[in-house]
Formats: sequence, structure tokens, C-alpha cells
Amino acid sequence: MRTGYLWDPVFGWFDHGSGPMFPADPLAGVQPIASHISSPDTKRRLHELVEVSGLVEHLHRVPSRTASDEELTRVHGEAYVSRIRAESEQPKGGDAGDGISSFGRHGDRIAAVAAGSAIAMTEAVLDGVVDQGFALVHPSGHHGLPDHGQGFVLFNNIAIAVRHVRATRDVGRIAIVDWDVHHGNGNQDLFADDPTVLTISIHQDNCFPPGSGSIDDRGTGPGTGYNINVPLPPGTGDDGYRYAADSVVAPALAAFSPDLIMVACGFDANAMDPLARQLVTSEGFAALTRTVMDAARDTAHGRLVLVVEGGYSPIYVPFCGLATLETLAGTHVLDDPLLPIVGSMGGRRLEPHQKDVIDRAANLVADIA
Ligand code: 6DK
Ligand code: ZN
Repeated sequence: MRTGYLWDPVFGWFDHGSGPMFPADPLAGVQPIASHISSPDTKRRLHELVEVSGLVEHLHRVPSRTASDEELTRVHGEAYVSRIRAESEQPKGGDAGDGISSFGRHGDRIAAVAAGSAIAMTEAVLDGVVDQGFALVHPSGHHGLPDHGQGFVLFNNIAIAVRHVRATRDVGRIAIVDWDVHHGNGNQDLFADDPTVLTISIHQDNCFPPGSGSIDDRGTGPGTGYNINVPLPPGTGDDGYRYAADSVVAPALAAFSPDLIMVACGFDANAMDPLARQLVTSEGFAALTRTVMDAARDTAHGRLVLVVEGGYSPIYVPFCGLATLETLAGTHVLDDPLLPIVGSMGGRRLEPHQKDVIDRAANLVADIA
């Protein structure tokens, strides 16, 4: 199996600025902090681990590219793209929509490389250049909607890749599996009425966006039944995630039988993440990866594209990402040095209140035709 890998150093240069996630008020005792919580340094550290560990020798580098305006506007409105372009010309940049999705001067160009890279990896898989791929991009994409960004997102990278496939190729069903700890609301909404795109989001209940990601969101019109949300309680660990993978993701993919599987691959369910309260270790991410690989092999000719989303522990995300890539590549290069610590803190076992939610979501699989 040839595994594609994409990282462009320009992703590490994306500037979210400092203020918005933690508004300073020095004389009231709120000290400023120099970096935004979504600093691309976390992803850069993952990339450096891929190189230093030697795993890169087992991967096939796929070059990045910039998404054109035609490609961006298959998902986003022209007025929105123009606004992002105009704000990007400003000396201090702008914000995609919610005040925490700030970007520096020319941030639009880096975001267009993230979107173009999701396309590039998807094409590399569809063309057989690689069997499967992992695109380590920044900024993230899965909250992106036609006329606004939010949650550190400018453009919806995966949706742009899916629309590109639809516009240029004859690929039947496409599944998007989102294991970022936040709800994949952008992809849910963009493909809500489309029964040829199955969206599954496993996320922490009511984490972000506020009020989004209910188990009762099932899609609309002809797309009804083709969206599944698994809103997990805080404190869910490897066994809960594995149970969700085995009893929701795997059977849903088997029933849907996609020709291509895209993964919104966030690492922010990791046990050290500052933005969520889940307890997944590198072993949990490896198990999720095996689930989608098995499904891709069984239904999609192995076609699997992982596009990275969030993940905010600069310490632990690199090891979770490495385990994901090791699983894809079928090679082990390095033991997770933090596993003895995070793996022994408790919280791994499936608890009844977690099982209840997952069992309810598993019942929804029957609606997939
Ligand atoms: N606000 C993402 O990981 C983005 O899904 C997640 C954005 C979450 C922002 C909400 C949040 C806080 C937290 C602490 C203090 C103040 C505000 F799109 C992705 F990047 F992938 O946690
Ligand atoms: Zn997230």
C-alpha cells in the first residue's frame, strides 16, 4: 500500500494573531498571551516527528497546490471569498466570521493552499498515484459554510475536494467520517440533502459550535438518513471511540458502500487537549484509522483520504498523528512515549452513559439504503 503524505511549510506560517481566543485586559488582571490556541506549531511539530522518526521514508510525498477561485466557489459564495480576499490585503488581516477565526495578511492564500491540498491528495488517490493519503493542512475546514467561516476555519477543505470530485469525475458515493472532537457542522449542512454523500460526525456533545451536532439531525429531503451524529459525553476514551467505530462507523460504511472515504481527521479528542474533555490516546486514533482503512478496502477500492482538522496539544498531537500515519503505512517506527502516562490515568473503559448514546446512533444505520 502506498500512503500519500502532504505538508507544506507555508501552513506553519499561518497567522491567527493573538487576541481573540483570550481577550486581554491587563489592568483587570487578564494577561495577554502571545499565541492563538490554534497555532499551526502543533501541526508543524507533527510534521517534524514524521521526519525525525523516519516514518517519512515509508510515505510518498504529494505536493500541495493552491485552490482556484472556481474551486473555492463550488462551496463558498463569491461575496464571501471576495470579503476574505479583501480583508487579507489589510495590514492586520481580518476574521472569517465569529471573531476567533482571525487571519493575518495574505492568510487567504495559505487557506487556499489548504483547500487545494485536500483536492491534490484526493486526486492522487483517485488517479492511483497513491492508494490512500494523509494531508496535514492548516487552517482547518470542517466548520466552513458557504458565506461564513467559524471555529478557526476560512474555507471548508474537504467539502471543496468533494465538490471538485463531483464536478470533474465520475465517482458515485462519497462518505465523510469526521472524528474531530467538534461537530462537523459545515459538511453536515453542505451535504444535508444529498443522499450520495454520507456524513458521520463523532464529537463531544455540545462542544462546538454551540448547540450543534444533535443525534436527531438526520439530513433533509432526499438526504434524510444520510447524516449520523454521535454526540459523545465528555470523558469518553479509547474503548468508547472503538465501540463507536465498530458499532456505528463500520456498519454505516458497509451499508452505504462508498466509492471514496474522506476523513475529517482532528486530533483534539486526545487526552491532553485544552479545547475538549475526551481521553483518546494514540492507540485510540490507530483503532479509528484501522476502521476506516478496513471499510475503504472492503467497499471503496481502498480509496481513503484523511485531511487534518483540529488538535491543540502541542505535546500529544504529534504522537497521535504519528500513530495514525504508522497505521496507514503499516509500519511502526516509534513507541508513544506518553502512552504509559495518559494510558494509565483511567477513563479508557466504555461507560454505560457513553454506550447508550452510541447504541442510539447505531440504530440509525438501518436507515441507510
Ligand atoms: N472556545 C476545530 O478544531 C475548531 O473543530 C474548534 C473551535 C473551537 C472554538 C471554541 C472554543 C473557547 C475555549 C476556551 C476558552 C475560550 C473559548 F475546525 C477545527 F479547527 F478543526 O473552544
Ligand atoms: Zn476540533
